[in-house]
Amino acid sequence: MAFELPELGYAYDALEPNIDARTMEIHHSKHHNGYTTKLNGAIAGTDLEGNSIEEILGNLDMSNGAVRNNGGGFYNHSLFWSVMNPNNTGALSGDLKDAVMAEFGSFEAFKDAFSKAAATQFGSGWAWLCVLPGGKVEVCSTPNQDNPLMPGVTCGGTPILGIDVWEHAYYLNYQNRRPDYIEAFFNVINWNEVASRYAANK
Ligand code: MN3
Repeated sequence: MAFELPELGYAYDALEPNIDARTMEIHHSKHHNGYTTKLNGAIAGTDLEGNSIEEILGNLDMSNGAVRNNGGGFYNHSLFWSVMNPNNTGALSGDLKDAVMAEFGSFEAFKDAFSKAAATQFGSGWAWLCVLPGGKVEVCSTPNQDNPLMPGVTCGGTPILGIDVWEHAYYLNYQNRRPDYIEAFFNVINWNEVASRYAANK
């Protein structure tokens, strides 16, 4: 069963003015679609075919560039769309809020750490909030389409929130102003989704 490009669950223009419709359309229908197609091509006829994306990435041979880049791209964007939502984004609450407070002391301190990780990731990549077994959370970043599920990546655990800081994610609207894009991302985080990912993976 080949991987399929997931639906966004909202319209391309739904995140405006924080993320513009043209960027969303190109990002989803071209970039994410490309990763999905190339991932399917890379695993077709190999013993990876039929495995879940989590199994593929968790046991990845990091020298397999096609699966690393396209499998990472497939997974990362699928998570990214799901943790954004224009409506009912909720607020940090419950067990996830407790874990964030235990690690960072305040929401603002968490936001600063996450934003700094996103702003200082050199070149293309992602910043993450991850949950470790037992429920502790951490912030980290990875280059290119790597993610914390992959072996030997400096951050561990399961990503529950991620921001794409490749220029294709923001350049049309924000040009070189990556920090402004990061600030805008905080307006559209779907905290209900992040909380359910926390609960499912702690
Ligand atoms: Mn992208």
